[in-house]
Amino acid sequence: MNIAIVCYPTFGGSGVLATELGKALADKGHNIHFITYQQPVRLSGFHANIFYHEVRVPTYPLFDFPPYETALSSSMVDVINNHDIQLLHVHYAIPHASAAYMAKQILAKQGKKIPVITTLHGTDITLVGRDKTYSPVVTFSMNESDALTAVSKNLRDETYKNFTIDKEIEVIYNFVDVKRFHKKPVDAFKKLIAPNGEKIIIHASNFRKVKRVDDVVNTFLLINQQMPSKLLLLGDGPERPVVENICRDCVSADNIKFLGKQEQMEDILPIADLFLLTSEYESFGLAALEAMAAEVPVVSTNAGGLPEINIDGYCGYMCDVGDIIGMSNKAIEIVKDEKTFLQFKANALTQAKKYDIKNIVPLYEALYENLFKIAKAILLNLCTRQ
Ligand code: GMT
Repeated sequence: MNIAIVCYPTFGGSGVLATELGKALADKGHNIHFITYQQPVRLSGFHANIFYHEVRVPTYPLFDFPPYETALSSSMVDVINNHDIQLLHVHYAIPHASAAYMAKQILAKQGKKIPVITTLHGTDITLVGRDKTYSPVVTFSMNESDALTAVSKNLRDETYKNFTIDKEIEVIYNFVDVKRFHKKPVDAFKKLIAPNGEKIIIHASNFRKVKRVDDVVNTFLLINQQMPSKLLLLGDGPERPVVENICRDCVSADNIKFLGKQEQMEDILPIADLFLLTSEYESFGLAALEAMAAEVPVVSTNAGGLPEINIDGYCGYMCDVGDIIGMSNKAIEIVKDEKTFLQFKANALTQAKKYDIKNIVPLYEALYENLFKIAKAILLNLCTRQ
């Protein structure tokens, strides 16, 4: 099939998932056209059947706010018309679902029926979309999508709770390419970070308030009082200066390193002994799943969809949001004894395999095929009636 994918090109989970989905579909022979304002971060290298279309938003002195959504709809129409696109899949509702609705209407006037799938990722529903500034448009465009998917049961339920949705939301969990993440740790790198065999704890996020990265640091400080350990903070975002200040002022400053945005997560995660995710909310927690695929146990909060991914007492532990004492105790419980640690590691990998790319991508393909068949039948019906 010829499929257009719209997403945020940044390090956020929705962009990562959309890009990995596009790459996996391309490997299976589909032609994938990404429409974004920048090349997606995980889209490096050459793929014979992947195409990237940049949305340009011309500036004009009148525009205090350049109309990105209008430019995006126009790009969608252009790509769909010129590349024989059969289906449009948008990731993150705002503003992609409403831009897709506009494109769909324009194409309908030209006699084309393009099915639109909207995948909800989290903050588009729980944080941003619920705000009354956006909610009428988000509700309308979700209902106008031909299919709606959510990345966890929790996100599906939150969507039903907070919006008036008149269609089924299918849960298609996020996925990870276990083969890619399950690597042997690079010993030289591990030695560089932890020269005396200290435990390595990793956190990765976009450093937004919802991630409570200060809780990561404070949990680590409690762990560090009890066992030699190092904390690696991956990613970047608005809260980083605040977190850096906390770290500079603490006694263990030398044991905390900020590595910034990293594209090669699969090379870094395997050196970790533990992954910490202290978020106020996560619809899914893709970063935690990638850690599990690298055989790393996870200590997280029990917020949102995390209990669907991180199984308490099996591949990690969960505590209430803000319970840094609980999280530090659970972290120590996992790593302090070799037998327990190895068991949690093995379980993390087993758990990640349930969400392996090869189990999840066919679910999207089945959805595409179904929608495409329906669209074809509608067009055929229209033609025979004329
Ligand atoms: O976590 C973020 O702020 C980024 C955001 C995004 O849309 O890029 O992540 C959301 O989507 C990810 C992929 O589906 C999920 O794994 C994250 O849990 C979700 N984040 C939140 O719900 C806060």
